[in-house]
Amino acid sequence: MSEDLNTISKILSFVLRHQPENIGLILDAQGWASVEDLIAKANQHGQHLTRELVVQVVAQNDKQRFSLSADGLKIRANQGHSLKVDLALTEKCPPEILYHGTASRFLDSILVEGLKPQARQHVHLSQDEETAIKVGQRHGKPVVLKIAALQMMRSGHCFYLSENQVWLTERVPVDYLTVLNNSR
Ligand code: HQG
Repeated sequence: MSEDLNTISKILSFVLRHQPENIGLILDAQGWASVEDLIAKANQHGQHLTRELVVQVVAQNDKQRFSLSADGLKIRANQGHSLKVDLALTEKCPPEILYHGTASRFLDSILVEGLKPQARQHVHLSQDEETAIKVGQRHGKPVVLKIAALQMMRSGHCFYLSENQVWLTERVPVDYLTVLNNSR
């Protein structure tokens, strides 16, 4: 993705997941915003957004962060919200093991409290270790946690798979966590 598209992706993530009011945008209960409105409001706030650019960001985004509605009139983020939106996620049976990347400085707290969604709606998990390392690196020295996901589901925890293949769950109790590469 080009620099420009990357910048637009960051702006879209911010307004569609966290603070639509920052540009006066309104999301519906399922997190959708009108594309036309998004473009108008962003441009009133100094951006140079066009429908073509929005379509390109949706199509080329490295993590497929956004979806357009079937009629192309609405856009929303596929996951990662701090806003309370109903994504109508359907429950899905997870693989036996999922991974979570975090930073070493969070480990003491995680080993007491388990994984919590913090500012987001869900705890984010990945199917592979490499993704978890990248996610952890965003916060500092990466540490990967192995999650006994299937066992968790069998004990009554719900799992969801977002449109862009991120596994989501409400929390992960300590009993289901193992530290993979604790190199503190
Ligand atoms: C940590 C990116 C202390 C948790 C990524 C994480 C992901 C605790 C941080 C998506 C804790 C929250 C989400 C506890 C959890 N004590 N720390 N009890 N429980 N934490 O950014 O998972 O590029 O909200 O380990 O690729 O890092 O935005 O979550 O380190 O999919 O599309 O609290 O964001 O995607 O950080 O990342 P975040 P995350 P995008």
